[in-house]
Amino acid sequence: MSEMNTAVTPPVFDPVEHPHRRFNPLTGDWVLVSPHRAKRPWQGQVEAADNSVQPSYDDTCYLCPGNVRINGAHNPKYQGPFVFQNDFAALNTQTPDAVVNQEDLLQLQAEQGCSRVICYSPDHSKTLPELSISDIQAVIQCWIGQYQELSRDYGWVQVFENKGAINGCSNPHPHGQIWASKGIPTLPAREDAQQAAYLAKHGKNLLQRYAELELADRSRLVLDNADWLVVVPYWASWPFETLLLPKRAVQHLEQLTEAEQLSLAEILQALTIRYDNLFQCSFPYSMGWHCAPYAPNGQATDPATENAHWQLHAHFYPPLLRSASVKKFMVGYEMLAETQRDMTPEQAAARLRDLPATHYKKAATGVRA
Ligand code: H2U
Ligand code: ZN
Repeated sequence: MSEMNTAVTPPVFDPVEHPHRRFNPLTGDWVLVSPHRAKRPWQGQVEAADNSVQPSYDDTCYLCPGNVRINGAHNPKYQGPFVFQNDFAALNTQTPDAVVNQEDLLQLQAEQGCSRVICYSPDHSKTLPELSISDIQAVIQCWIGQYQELSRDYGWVQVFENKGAINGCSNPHPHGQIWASKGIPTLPAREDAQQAAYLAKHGKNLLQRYAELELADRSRLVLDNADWLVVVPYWASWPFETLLLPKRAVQHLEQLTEAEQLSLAEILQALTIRYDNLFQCSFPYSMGWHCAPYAPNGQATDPATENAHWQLHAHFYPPLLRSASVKKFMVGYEMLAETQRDMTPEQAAARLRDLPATHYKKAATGVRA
């Protein structure tokens, strides 16, 4: 047979079939997408699904109202969100200044800051998706108060939540953390530089323009309402990673109107309900806010000019991959080359979008959300 007879048409690139890399403009990193790998069999580690039923009050919980914490401090009988200084704080206000730099190889900077814990609710049994809208609004107002207070002394305030034992969370009581530091940590510093460079090059705010593209395309859109949208970002690393963005230019949570705080509570509840419904478990994740940096030492900044490049956003990074018990491991190629994902962000968004809006526990008892 001659070679001419065996000629085949070259395949046309299909992002659902063919490996490709996608660019994360917030970090400057690339992600390898290998969609065909989602079909591979799994014989590795299986985690226990978090379907534990928690009581409303647990007398052994360090975070429940009225209980004694690990270091002997008493929690008040709090009724709404409650913030306390972390008893094992990673950052300390009293740290003396120090800088070491030996030939640009051995570098050290002393860091001053503080670490706090925020209990979302006195109810031990209710994580974010099970809290009422007004309870979530109270959490948002608490976050805003913390930013107002801590931005007087610190350049960066990181509000975050680790949810689920699989994700390193030590206690099922609904809670998050707030760490504030004088300096800007590595990841927000990178986002700051990337957003500033984008504005300088394109004359547009990076995430505002990105939100416009996603609202027009809609294939990665999970949810939206009057003020907010949630997407599985084009460059998502984690299988069901999402990005929560405002629809108008906002740099800080403190700038949100009351109506925007309400619509934020609604979209946070709607997103976390879908997450719980995905594998019918209390869905683990790490989430956190990226608000614009503050000028260190309380100097006033004008967000409209100094932070025009920055858009407020929240990241949700859930570790689960294909079920309540199989998580994505960021190992091997991810540690040594670059992050790799199996299903495409569009496939993940479609799965989240198509889930019921009612929490599975309420659906099982016939109660509407
Ligand atoms: P996780 O969200 O990662 O589980 O962290 C809970 C924090 O609560 C953790 O940083 C603090 C731990 O130091 N904590 C206290 O400050 N006091 C306690 O009595 C228990 C836990
Ligand atoms: Zn508790």
